[in-house]
Amino acid sequence: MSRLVVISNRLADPRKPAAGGLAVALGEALNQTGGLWFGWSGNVVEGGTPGEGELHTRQAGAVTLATVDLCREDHDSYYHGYSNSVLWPVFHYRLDLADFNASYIAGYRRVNQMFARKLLPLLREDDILWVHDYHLIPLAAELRAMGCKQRIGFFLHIPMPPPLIMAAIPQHEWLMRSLFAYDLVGLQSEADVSHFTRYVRNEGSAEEVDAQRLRAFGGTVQVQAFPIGIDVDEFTRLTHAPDAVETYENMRDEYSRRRLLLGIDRLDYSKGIPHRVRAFRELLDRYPENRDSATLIMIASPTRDDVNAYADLRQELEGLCGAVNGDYGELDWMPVRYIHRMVARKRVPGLCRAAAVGLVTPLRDGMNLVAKEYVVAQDPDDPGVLVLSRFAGAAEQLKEALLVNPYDTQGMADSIQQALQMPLAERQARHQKLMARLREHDVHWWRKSFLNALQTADD
Ligand code: GDG
Repeated sequence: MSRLVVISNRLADPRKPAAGGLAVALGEALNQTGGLWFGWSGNVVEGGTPGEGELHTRQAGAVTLATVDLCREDHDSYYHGYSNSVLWPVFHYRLDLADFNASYIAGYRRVNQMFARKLLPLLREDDILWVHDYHLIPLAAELRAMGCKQRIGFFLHIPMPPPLIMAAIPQHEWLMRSLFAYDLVGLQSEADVSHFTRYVRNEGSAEEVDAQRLRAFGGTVQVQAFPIGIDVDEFTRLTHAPDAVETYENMRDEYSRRRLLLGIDRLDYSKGIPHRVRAFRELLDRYPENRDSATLIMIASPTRDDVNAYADLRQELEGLCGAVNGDYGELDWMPVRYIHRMVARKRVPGLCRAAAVGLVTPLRDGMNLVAKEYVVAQDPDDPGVLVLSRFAGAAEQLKEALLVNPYDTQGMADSIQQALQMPLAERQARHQKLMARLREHDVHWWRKSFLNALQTADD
């Protein structure tokens, strides 16, 4: 069996359960092959030299973790700049929030080159490489230029935008051409694959070699959708563990007279959090029977606080929540509970189980794992209802959720009302179908199908 080498911007110690399902799933495959996980250490070195960073290696069981520091200038241009102020907003269709500062691209290239330079001497001839996400799009091209012949696969966790949105990035052709240095490109959904295919047909005069392979820009690449799943068994275990049970019981007692609606996200403008509050307000307005009852709990964990768009979002959200509470709240009922902090992972399933409605309403999302976690945490005998944005990658799979358009405030309020009123038999039937699909396409399926496709790509 080839040794697996995973490359991602950040690493997590796969032995720690707090690392979350993805790290654990990758860790499992890394463990089986005595693998290597490579990425940024998370350290920012003041006064360091651009394009240079110290390499650290340590063992985590059978897995070697190899990390590189970034100097301040590289961190600001590669991470904050090109990755999070150009690629993240554009790939989520938010051209209005993109900052096309011309200095960022040099840092992005420099760090990808440095990663390739540091990684190359650590590689063995029969390794198989799996690169993750938008921070590292050109990594394979850099590795190939240095003579790397191993199989390399890439998985994009965020959406692939339609060609005309992609074309707004000044370096769009270079980015897309770089993807042809991989043997396999994995995307979250069929919509993403169709955007990729249309782009390379229009801009790269791509030819179809077969159903999954495209030839363009002087190369050939296999492109497929691999919708990421969650570790259903692990999340089920977590749901029945003491911390989650305690959280569930506390919530049930505290809100015994109320109906809970829950949103859990990183505080990101792609997640449609203000739109959710507006729809909740509309619910209280249009369906007054929910007053003094429906309570929206929103956990919005801090992320990328030093990017301007995030500070604006925080302010907007605080204003919206304050207004709903001021206009509708009673002495003994606060309609919105907004928490701008991370809650412990072991408490998340208990919160999900206590909520009659799970609100997952991104404006655009590669997949959205919270939607899947909410479903798995439910009591099958009395499950809550998932209200899911049609713009989340997860909507391609989770058809039995109530699918909504987060821009349509009234429509979303109506769907929330439908969720609150849904008869038990219908809730059970929908939940059963959703669970079957989540089990079939869990994170282990995702990992195995990607790695199988990579092993056999181009044969
Ligand atoms: C990217 C793509 C794609 C959130 N708040 C807390 C918390 N979380 C956990 C959730 C879930 C994870 O973080 C978030 O996953 P998502 O999938 O929703 O979103 P992104 O972070 O944007 O991830 C996305 C994903 O990659 C995987 O490919 O699905 O589309 O954008 O697990 O539970 N966990 C804890 N406290 C919180 O406050 N402990």
